[in-house]
Amino acid sequence: MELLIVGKPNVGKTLLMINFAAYLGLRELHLEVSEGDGVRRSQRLTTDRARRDLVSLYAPKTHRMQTLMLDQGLGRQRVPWTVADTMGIPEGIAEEPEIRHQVALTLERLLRADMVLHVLDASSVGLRRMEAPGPFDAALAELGQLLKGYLIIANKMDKPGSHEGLRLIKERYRGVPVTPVSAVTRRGFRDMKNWMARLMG
Ligand SMILES: Nc1nc2c(ncn2[C@@H]2O[C@H](COP(=O)(O)OP(=O)(O)O)[C@@H](O)[C@H]2O)c(=O)[nH]1
Ligand SMILES: [Mg+2]
Repeated sequence: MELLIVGKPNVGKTLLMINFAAYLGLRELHLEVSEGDGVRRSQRLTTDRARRDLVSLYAPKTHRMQTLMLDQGLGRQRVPWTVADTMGIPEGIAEEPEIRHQVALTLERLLRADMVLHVLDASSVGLRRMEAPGPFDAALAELGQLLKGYLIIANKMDKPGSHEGLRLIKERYRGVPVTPVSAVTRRGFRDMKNWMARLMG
């Protein structure tokens, strides 16, 4: 089973992956990092180290896909599964061919994933910021309707303005399931886990 985490840069995808892994009880993360040209590097690091090295305070840090390998599934079947943290996709078509290539790879993988979390920054709705939900998110939500397991995560619910943001997100993406989460306080993690366990059967 594969879970894919998608969304714009800086919405909190990487922190969500790391803190959710910690919530599941993992102390060490086993990550497979795609280096381009199909080369994959295997990396083991503690959750503390991962937070320090992979979560970006300023500019988005994730340019490559990093996949977390998990031995035990959440459903009754307990099959191994993976969580892929993807490159943030910015609004508009990128000039750099490498970024366009990464975007294409992400969308292609999205169509094959068993579960997709589309992360939005609920605290930046309506603001002129890179991470504010925009046309790209609307397009992604439309695509998401074609998938079996698709959930919008309204992240950063610990921040000011996020409650109004959540209301606007629910209004804007009517008919799409939305779960409010804070990757920092772990609010909503239980709902996320239950959603995954249901899909894993
Ligand atoms: N307050 C708050 N900050 C968050 C939350 N999730 C992520 N962040 C911060 O948002 C920034 C971008 O996070 P990151 O995981 O690198 O985003 P990514 O580019 O989507 O992978 C970092 O400074 C995080 O600490 C959250 O739920 N609440
Ligand atoms: Mg990231």
